[in-house]
Amino acid sequence: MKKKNEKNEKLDQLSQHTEDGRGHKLTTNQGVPINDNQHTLSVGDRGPSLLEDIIFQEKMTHFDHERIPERVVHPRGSGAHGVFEAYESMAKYTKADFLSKAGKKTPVFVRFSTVVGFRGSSDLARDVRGFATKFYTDQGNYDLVANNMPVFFIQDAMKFPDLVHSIKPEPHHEMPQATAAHDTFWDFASLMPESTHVLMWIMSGRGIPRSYRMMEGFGVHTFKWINDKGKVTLVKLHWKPVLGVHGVVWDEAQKISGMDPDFHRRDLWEAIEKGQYPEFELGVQMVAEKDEHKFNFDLLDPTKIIPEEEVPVKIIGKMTLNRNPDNFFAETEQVAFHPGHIVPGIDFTNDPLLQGRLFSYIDTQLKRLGGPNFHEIPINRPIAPQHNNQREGHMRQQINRGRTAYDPNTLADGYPAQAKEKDGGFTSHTEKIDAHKVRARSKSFTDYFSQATLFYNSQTKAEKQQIIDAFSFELGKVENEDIRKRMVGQLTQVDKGLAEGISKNLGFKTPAGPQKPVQRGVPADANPSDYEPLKKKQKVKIDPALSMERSLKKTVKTRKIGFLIGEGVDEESLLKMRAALLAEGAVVEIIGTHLGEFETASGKHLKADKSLSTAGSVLYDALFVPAGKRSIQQLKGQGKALVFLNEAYKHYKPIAMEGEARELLGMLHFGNRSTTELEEDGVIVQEKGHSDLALKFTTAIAQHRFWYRTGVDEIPA
Ligand code: HDD
Repeated sequence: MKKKNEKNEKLDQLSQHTEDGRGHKLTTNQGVPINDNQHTLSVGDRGPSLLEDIIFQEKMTHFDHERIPERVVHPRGSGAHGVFEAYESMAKYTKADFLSKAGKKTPVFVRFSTVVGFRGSSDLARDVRGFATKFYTDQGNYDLVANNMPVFFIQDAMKFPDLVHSIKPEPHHEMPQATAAHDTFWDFASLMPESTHVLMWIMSGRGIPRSYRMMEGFGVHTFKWINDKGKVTLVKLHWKPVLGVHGVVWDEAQKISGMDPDFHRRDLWEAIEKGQYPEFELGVQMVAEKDEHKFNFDLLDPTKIIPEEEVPVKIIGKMTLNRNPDNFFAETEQVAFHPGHIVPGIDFTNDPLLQGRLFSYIDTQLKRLGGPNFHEIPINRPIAPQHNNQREGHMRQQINRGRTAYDPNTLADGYPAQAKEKDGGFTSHTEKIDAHKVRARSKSFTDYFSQATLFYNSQTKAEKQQIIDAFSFELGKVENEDIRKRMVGQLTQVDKGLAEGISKNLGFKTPAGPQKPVQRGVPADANPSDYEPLKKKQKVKIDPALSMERSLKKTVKTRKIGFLIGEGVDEESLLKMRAALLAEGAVVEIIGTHLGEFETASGKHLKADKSLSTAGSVLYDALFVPAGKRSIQQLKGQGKALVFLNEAYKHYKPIAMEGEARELLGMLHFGNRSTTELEEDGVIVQEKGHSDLALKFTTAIAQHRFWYRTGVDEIPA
C-alpha cells in the first residue's frame, strides 16, 4: 500500500480519485454499459460508419480534447507530494500559521521543471530549473514559485515576453529545441547586461543538475514577513537539498539526453518509490526593515543575491517528498502556481519583476485550465475551507446552496462575513509611497556585473573551466559573429580570464570591453551618464556557498553505482561490494553483457538489471568491475564495456576494479599508470580479498567527482 498523506486522504474523501477500474464493466461517461469497444457502428461490415454511434462519438470527442495548452514557460516538469515540518516558531517575524510552531506539519505539492523545452523535451537541457511548492496551509494555499537559481535575467516584468521569445526555438523554423544556444537568445542577452549574473549561474554546473533532489531552490525576490504586531522583516527564501548540490558535466548531459531524456523525472520517481525520500531544508535570510538600504545593491532588484557571507541563511524547517502523484495529468499538469497565492504574515515587495508576475500567473491559468474555477481542480484545492460569493464560470464544481451571493446581505445573516485581522484576516502591509507615476528603472539597479564577478571568483578552478566551456559551446552555436563578440565584450566586465578563455575557443581576439550602448530602460529625458553601469566595491570577495565544489556534502546516499559483469562473475566480489554500498544507502544496478540470468563462477545464478546496450555509464555515478576470470574475458571482448569505463573516467567518476578486472586496465585510456597514481585519481584497483576496497570506493563516491584527474581531455569517448 502506498503511503497517503493528509491532503491525499482529503482528496479521496471528496471522491475525486477512482481506482483503475478492476472488477467494473466498461461504461460511457454517462454511465451506460458498453458491450463493444472494438468496432464502430456501420451499415454492414464493409459499409460506412453511422453518425448515430454515440459511443464512438463520445470516445473520440474526449480524445480530441485531451490536450490543454502547455505552459508557455516551464512546460516540462515532474511533481511530487510531501510534507513540510517547521523546526521552530517564526512567530516573532511572521504570523504565517504554517511557520508558527516547531513540529507543525503542512502538506505540500512540488513541481520541478525546465524552462525552455517543450513538454516532451529532454530533462538534461542546460537551463534554469523551476522549483515550485504549494503549501496547503490551514490559512489557505501558499505558493513559493522558485527557481534553482537565486537571480533572474531581467529586472522588469515588461521584458519577460522578450526574454522568452528570444530563448524559445526561433519562430521561422522552430529550432533549436530546449536550448539557449542560438542567435536570438544571445542577441538579446548581449544587449541586456542585467542578465550577466544569471548567465554565470546557468553556465555553471547548476544549469545541468544531477537530480531534482540535488538542487537548491530560491524565491529570488525579497518578500516581506509581517508579525502580529505589523512589524516587517525583509526575507529571501532558500531550499537547501539535504543531499547537497550536484551537477553533471556537459558531455554527460548531452549523452543522457539521448539515452534517457526522462532522467530527472525517473530519478525523482524511483527515489520516492524506493522510500529514499528527497529532503530539502527551508532557509531564510532576514533583514530588518530599517536596514533595507544598508546594502550596496537594491533589495528590490531580482538580479542580486544577498551573499550568505553577509546575511547567513537560517534553517527553519524541512520538506520531505514522500509520495508520487497518482496521475500525471490530473496533478502535475493541472497544478496551478501563482506567486500571488500568499497567506497572512507574508507580503510582496515592490520588486518590478514580482509585481508583473502577480498579473501573469492568474492570466496564464485562465488560458491553460480554461476558466476561473481552476482552484477547484483537486490538486489546486486548498484544505482550508473556502466561502465567498464567487459563482458560476466554466466547469464549476461546487454546488452553492442558498439565495445570496452578495455582500452585504441580511438574508444569510450577513455571511460569509469579513474576518477581522485578529481572527487571521489577510491585511496588506500599509506601506507609504509618495512618488510620481513614471516608466523608469531606479538607478540603484544599474550595477550589472559586480555580483557576476563575485559568483565567478567564488568558483573553484574546475568550475571556472566549466563556465568557460559552457559559454564557448553556447556562443559557438551562434552563427552571427557580431553577437558572439558583443557577448564576450560584455563578459570582459566580469573577468578578463573568462573573456579570454572564451575568445580563444571561439577564435577571435578578446574585445577590449562592452559595446555601447549597454544600458536599456533609460528614460528618454534622462542624462545617460547617470545610468552608466556601475561596478560597486563588494564587501564579500568570495562566497563559498556559491560554489558546488566548495560546499560539498560528502555522502553516497542514493548514488547509483553500476556493476559491469559477464558470465562467470565472482559472486563473493560482487555481493561483498553490493552489501557495503547498500549499507551506505547507495543504489546498485547490475549491468550484464546481456540481459537475464548469469551463472557466477561458483555456479549460482543472478539477474542483470540492465545490459550494456540498454544502459550507459552516463546514467551512473560510479562503476565497479567485480572479479571473475570468465567475466573479465567477456568484458574485454565488448567495446561497449570499455567505453563505459573510459567515459566514467572522462566524467571524473569513481571507478573500482577487483581481481582479474585489473586486466582491463591495459585496454583503457587511463589504465597505464601505477595503482597509487590511479587511486589518487579515484580509480581503486585491488587484488581480490583486500578488506579495504569497499571502504576506499565508498569514500571516493562520497567525493563524487575527481575534477583534477590526469589525462581526461585525451580520452576520445
Ligand atoms: Fe514564472 C511559470 C518561476 C519570472 C510568468 N515560473 C513558472 C514556473 C516557475 C516559475 C517555477 C512553473 C510553475 C509550475 O511548475 O507550474 N518565474 C519563476 C521565477 C521567476 C519567474 C523564480 C523570477 C523570479 N514568470 C516570471 C515572470 C513572468 C512569469 C517575470 C511574467 C511576468 N511563469 C510565468 C507564467 C508561467 C510561469 C507565464 C507559465 C506557466 C505558469 O506560469 O503557470 O505565468
